[in-house]
Amino acid sequence: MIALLTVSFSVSAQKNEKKVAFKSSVVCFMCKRTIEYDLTFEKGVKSVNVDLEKKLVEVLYNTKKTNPEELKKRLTQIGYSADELVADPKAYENLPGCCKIGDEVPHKNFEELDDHK
Ligand SMILES: [Cu+2]
Repeated sequence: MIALLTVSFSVSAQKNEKKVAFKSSVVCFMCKRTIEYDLTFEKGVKSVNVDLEKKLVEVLYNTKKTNPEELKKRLTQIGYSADELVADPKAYENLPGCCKIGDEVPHKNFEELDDHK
């Protein structure tokens, strides 16, 4: 049963679509929001999901329009690391304090962030 579920999950990708996951320096809800919002508008990106627990950025993309290297580069330009690539220092500086690595101040008001939708 569990095996079946796993298989159907990976087969759901369509032609020219591929899913990648990068390890990233995401720390909080705000990071998730920033990355998902920004990457969604990247060329060739179908969908983005940031897993805060696993510190992974999962991207479903069109293999004809973009590639993992481009996506990683974009991630660093927003201020986050992507696998072996480090964040752009300037972009990182501009992140909210809560999003900087090592600063683990939890967000208490997730709901407030949703006003920007
Ligand atoms: Cu953050």
